[in-house]
Amino acid sequence: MQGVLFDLDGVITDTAKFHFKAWSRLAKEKLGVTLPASFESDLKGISRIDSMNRILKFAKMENKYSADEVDAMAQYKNELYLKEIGKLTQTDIFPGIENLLDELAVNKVKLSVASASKNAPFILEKLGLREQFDAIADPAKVAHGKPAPDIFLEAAAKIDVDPTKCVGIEDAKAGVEAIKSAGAVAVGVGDSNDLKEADSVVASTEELTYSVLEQAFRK
Ligand code: B16
Ligand code: MG
Repeated sequence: MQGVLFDLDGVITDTAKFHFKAWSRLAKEKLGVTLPASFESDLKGISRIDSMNRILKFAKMENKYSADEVDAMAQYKNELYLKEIGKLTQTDIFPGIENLLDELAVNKVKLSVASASKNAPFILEKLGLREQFDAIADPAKVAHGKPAPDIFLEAAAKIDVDPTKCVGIEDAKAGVEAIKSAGAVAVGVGDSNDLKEADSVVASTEELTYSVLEQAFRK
């Protein structure tokens, strides 16, 4: 294992609750609908514009607005979201992650972020983790979102490691699929029934250690 490709939301910290809060407010204010709680997990790993389109579909308004109007709504959601994530601090890092990053650095493993979020650099800055990573893939530069492999291929390319020499860590089904299509080894965090395609699954980030990743890689 020469590189580790990290999903951000749901692996390094929990931003899904902030995404959901911002989408819910947008849906209520602009579309007059209440989003069901299931949207919090359903939108994990889904790009901003694809999330917006899913919400419009739910509201049965997919043909009501122009592309510019849809973009403006997605931008408004992002403004609401930025206010929430502006409050993140080091205490919001998931348990075990700082220790894992230290262990990987000691073992000279390169670290890259493969998040669908355009806010990933800002979030890592707020968490005090920006310097721990060798690279952050830019989702604006990739053609297809998860479950397509693009963001993981870009994350591996940015650390100059072949994807087959990398382990990817994900909490979302679409993300695990993306890691596997990229040719990397997938470690899932969460419910093993939801993440069946992963090579190995741990219940929580606390269980993520260098040796767990190395074992998954050698399997
Ligand atoms: P942004 P991940 C994803 O992050 C989130 O899970 C998803 O809910 C969000 O819509 C997407 O990032 C885009 O985020 O609006 O900040 O660009 O799980 O791939 O780290
Ligand atoms: Mg995620």
